[in-house]
Amino acid sequence: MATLTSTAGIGSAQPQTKEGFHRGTKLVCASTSAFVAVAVRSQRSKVRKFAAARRAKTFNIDDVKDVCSQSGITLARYMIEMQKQGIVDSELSLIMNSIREATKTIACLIRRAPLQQTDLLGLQGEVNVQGEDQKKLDVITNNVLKNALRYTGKLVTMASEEEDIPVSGGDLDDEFNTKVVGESGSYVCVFDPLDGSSNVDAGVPVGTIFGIFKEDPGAECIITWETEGLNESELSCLAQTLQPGKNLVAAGYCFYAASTELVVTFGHGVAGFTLDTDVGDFKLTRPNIEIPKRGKIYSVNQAKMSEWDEPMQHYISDMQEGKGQTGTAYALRYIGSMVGDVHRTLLYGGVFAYPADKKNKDGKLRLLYEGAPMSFLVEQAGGKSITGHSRVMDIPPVGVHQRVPVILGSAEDVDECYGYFDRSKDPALQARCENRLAGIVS
Ligand code: AHM
Ligand code: MG
Repeated sequence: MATLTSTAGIGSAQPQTKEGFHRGTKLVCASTSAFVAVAVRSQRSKVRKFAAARRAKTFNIDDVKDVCSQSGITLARYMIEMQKQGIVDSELSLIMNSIREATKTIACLIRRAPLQQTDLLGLQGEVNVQGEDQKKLDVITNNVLKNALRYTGKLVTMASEEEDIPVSGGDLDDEFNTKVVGESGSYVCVFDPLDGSSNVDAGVPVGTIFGIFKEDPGAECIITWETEGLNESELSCLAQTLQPGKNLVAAGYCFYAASTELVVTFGHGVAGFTLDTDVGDFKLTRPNIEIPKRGKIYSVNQAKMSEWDEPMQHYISDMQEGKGQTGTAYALRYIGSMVGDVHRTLLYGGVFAYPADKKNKDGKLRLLYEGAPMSFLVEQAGGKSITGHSRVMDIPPVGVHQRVPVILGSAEDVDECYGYFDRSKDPALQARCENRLAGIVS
């Protein structure tokens, strides 16, 4: 059986560079075919070696002394304990506080939306940079999160699904014209404020996804688009933002469903919190989420099956018919909100996928603020996340809104799926995976 193995750990990014390229803004823009060839060769040996990052010591609930039987462990208390254990610093704690408050506001807005339809439901009338119609709630929730984060003063930049380019200091002056981003910050936050928003008017669960990187002053990255018309400071923000998933120091999502669930990792396992609406605080309800090694569910938009790459078609059809390694026919569950589908996959096991198809060679999901943070969570819970041939966390983004195929879930299920790609000798498919790893987007 083909399995995925990796020596790559968190913070071990090796950005691609080329001598002689413009470094004034810490950027390495564009690429020549010679460079591409070298980059592809140097990545070739790594392509087959990927998988769950080593999991560091998990947060131990027994280390938390003096738990109040009435209040339990709130997210704020959890962050204090994480700080005491040296897992996070005070800046990251502050950023998490802001995310916590923003998600509580977003949960409230979503609950109220059917009662305030004119203000909160329907289209905003704008199209975002990816050509998608923005919902009113896309815009509102983006502002909620952006404003919550800006006043931490701990971010150098942030990037959102709803912003064309990373938000730089100039955009984030407060009412006294003080720059609130870029002054003393050393973190970078990427987020999708309302993932699955096409579902929101019908009351179908949606979510917020976020990832946090540490600023890398020596950051160099390949940028193949989005540079036109950007000034020096914006280019610098872009360079900071384009870090591979394996550089993430924290990631999480908030799932707005029957209950509001905040699931987070700081690279030491995965913890789940539930919003206690009576007191308005998140309480630790799942101290150490571990994804089952195997599941019995596949979660994918099967309507697109005839458009997928052949290995994916064969894999899903075998799962459906019980012709896979377990001999069991899997059930299909698909909400169409990634946060919900990944949340269920984390708890029940199985596989969630948004694969490439004939029209969309990189699938639909965005690498930076959807694919990478979710992959970090899944790997930290003991699962795996691949594009087909390669590990999602290894891909160096070349654009903020770059898309990536994602197949994630239980380790043995993802290994099994990887086997189909591994046995496929389709050179075009393999080249696509290798190009992504080398920072070349088709
Ligand atoms: P969005 O970020 O524009 O909301 O799109 C992402 C969502 C994911 O939550 C979900 O997995 C996917 O789109 C569903 O797409 P489809 O309707 O093509 O199945
Ligand atoms: Mg989204």
